[in-house]
Amino acid sequence: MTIPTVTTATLPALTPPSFDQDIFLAALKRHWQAFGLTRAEDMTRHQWWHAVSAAVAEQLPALHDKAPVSSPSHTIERHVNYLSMEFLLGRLTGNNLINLGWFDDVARVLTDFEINLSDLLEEEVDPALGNGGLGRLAACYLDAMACASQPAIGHGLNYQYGLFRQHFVEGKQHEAPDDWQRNRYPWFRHNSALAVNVGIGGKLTYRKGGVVDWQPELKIRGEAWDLPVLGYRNGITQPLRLWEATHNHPFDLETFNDGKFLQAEKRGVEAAKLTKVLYPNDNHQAGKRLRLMQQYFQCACAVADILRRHHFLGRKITELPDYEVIQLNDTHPTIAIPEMLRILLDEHQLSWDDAWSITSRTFAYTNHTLMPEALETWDEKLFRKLLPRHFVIIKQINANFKQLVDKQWPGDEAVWAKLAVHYDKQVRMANLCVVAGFAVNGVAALHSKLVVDDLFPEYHQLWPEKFHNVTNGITPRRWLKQCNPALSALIDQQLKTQDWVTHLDELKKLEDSVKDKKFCQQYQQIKRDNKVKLARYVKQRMGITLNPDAIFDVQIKRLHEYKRQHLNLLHILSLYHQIRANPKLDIVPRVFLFGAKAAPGYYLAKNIIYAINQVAEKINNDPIVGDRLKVVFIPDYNVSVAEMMVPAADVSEQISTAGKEASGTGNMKLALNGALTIGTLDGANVEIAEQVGEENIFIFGMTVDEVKALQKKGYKPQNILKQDKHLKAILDELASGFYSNGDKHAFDLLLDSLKQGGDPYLVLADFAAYSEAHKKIDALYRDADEWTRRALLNTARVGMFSADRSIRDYQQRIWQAKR
Ligand code: 26W
Repeated sequence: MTIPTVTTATLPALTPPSFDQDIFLAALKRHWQAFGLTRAEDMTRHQWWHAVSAAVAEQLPALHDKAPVSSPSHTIERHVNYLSMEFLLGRLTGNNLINLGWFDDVARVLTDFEINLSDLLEEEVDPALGNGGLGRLAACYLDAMACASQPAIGHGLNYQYGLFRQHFVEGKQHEAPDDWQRNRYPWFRHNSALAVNVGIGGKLTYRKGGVVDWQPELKIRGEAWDLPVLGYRNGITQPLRLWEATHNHPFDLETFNDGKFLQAEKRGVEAAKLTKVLYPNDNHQAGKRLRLMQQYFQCACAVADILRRHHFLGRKITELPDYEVIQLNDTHPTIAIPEMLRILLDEHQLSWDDAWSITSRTFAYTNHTLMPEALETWDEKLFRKLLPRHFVIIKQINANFKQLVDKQWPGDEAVWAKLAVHYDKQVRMANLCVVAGFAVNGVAALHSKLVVDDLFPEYHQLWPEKFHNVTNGITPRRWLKQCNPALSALIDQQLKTQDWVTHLDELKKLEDSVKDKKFCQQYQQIKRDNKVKLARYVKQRMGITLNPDAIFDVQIKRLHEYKRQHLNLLHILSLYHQIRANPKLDIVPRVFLFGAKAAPGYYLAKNIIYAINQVAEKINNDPIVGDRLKVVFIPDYNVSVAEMMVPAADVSEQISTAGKEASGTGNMKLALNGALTIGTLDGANVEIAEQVGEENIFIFGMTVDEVKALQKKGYKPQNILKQDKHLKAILDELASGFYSNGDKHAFDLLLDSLKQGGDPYLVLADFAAYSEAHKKIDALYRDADEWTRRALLNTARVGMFSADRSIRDYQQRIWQAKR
């Protein structure tokens, strides 16, 4: 790891725009008039949301290309280009009003029309342009960069359909397209001057002097749609630039005149395919042609835009790494590397060495997963067909790199087989990132260690200084101030300042307040109010009545075997079993809440959802159970649903198999809002435990080393079932048709994976420890004051998980480190 060098750049003196009621009202009027109405009062609620958002959006400063700032000492703050296939933004209107500091003003103006601002905000459809953690992290980081005045732009894709909408039909997940109406989204600004052309396919011709000509077969137009990213009350607006695929000549009049009406529009339709949908896979790569086209399209647009701006600011191409850094959010935008080389070689006619020097000082890569099935590789044939020039460039990178490897490990084919960028007819994106980038980082301390020890040990041997850790963080603006206004107000009052919003460490000062009885009562009451609010939502949406005095036990995240929602399910089954065996069983009432989408082709994950829903149906309607157990799977989990569930949680389920969850960020959101974690020593849980103290978290289960040892020894789930009769009875009952109207095969996928399948994520092995930890939760919750004290200590001690701290780490260790 390198020693960080901090460059201190002077910041432009910007002031937050102040709210001007007359201008706002005039803008509002123009917008309702545009709906063809004569009175504001005639607007629907949705129109109100639209008009208010548009009226605010038009008052933001232009999203111009600001130059990075140089300090008198000539240290340059690099401009960050954050490349990500996903930005899971959540609703923007409320967030933007908060960051501007206009929320109360706008709310006040609207009361004159008898309109409640908070109600209006519910009208916004979430821009769900991401799958899960990686996409949400990108959104938190844009917020934190704007907040820290770190000059930055996000580059992504403007998907017409975001992550699918989920609903349940008889307990099973069904998917519907998420047409979020991007064409009518009031926060977008179309920046037509920035359009670029992107070529795909075609062939190469080699001219004299080594010059290569690429004649692409397809030409696609990339159009830039900017969303504003607002700093917290600092006057800064930076763009999130989302590229849409279109065609320069979408309509062929000659073909039309020939009577081939449909074919006349073919080119436009073909091009638009590229940004139609977000691939719904999370931690699983499908190797699909259209996905590769999406990746290249995004990278080509981003690289062209970065270079356009660089030239526009009057800088030399050789200075690129001094001014720009390109941060790759996992390997999905890796093709930006050969794309940069292609432009430097073919369009700037630089030598290989110069092009390589520029490129390899510009790119940095963040790894977000160790799951082997998520590590991207592309079939050589497909890659070459779509990107012939890039393929040649990758072969050159590979050949050069082989010389280095041969020198270090002479004649060792096994090492080369691991390290090669192109091998066995596959192009390997993670390897390309490590070889061509100047920095590689994991997203939590444990994960970064595993990146070095397990994934890339030889690379680490070659370039130890490339490897870093930057523990993930979340933005306190959305994940406390916005989602939990009552707690935020209480904290403001107690600390007599709002500094915590941008300096989350300030919450440490709340530690003294654990002795303040009145404060603790208020803290407790806010949690209860948040639970009542969530219960109301569940009642209205699902018809299930929840007791707000029960423990609200929450597991919200993508559905994946490694995250072990089925471990949670087994524990629920165990409680239910115990209640039926002993109807007087004394347990603290529990509500188990889930929120999760399964990738549409991930049948086992879907089977787990089905099992949870069927079990819920049975338990929720069994009079023996009464109020003691409720199981709720909230459909269509998204950022807005999370904003309601997080403040209402008492218990946060972070129960992945140790070594599998890179970091997790829901764990941070829930702890910040006063939930106690039940978790394994995995991802950022390790650091959360360090921060909050082991008495304030329920850690259970195998450690990474224990998992490795058990797997080496040979793990047999059957042995556990032989010893644990209770667990066996639970599984047998699941297979008996008891929960599935007599269908004995309803949960075959799930049960087979746990038994014959070898239980790859050690669910059965961790079951006993997990159940024990839950008993401790039950015991502690009976002492309400003690529970509140510990919850409060969680809030007070998780300041380091602010995205603001993460961004500072990126600046010091990677972006602005001495080069
Ligand atoms: C190519 C298919 C695919 C799609 C998405 C592979 C991998 C992904 C992501 C890397 C999965 C993901 O979201 N990872 C999560 O990233 C979060 C932010 O760093 C972490 O907190 C989570 O632990 C990690 O699972």
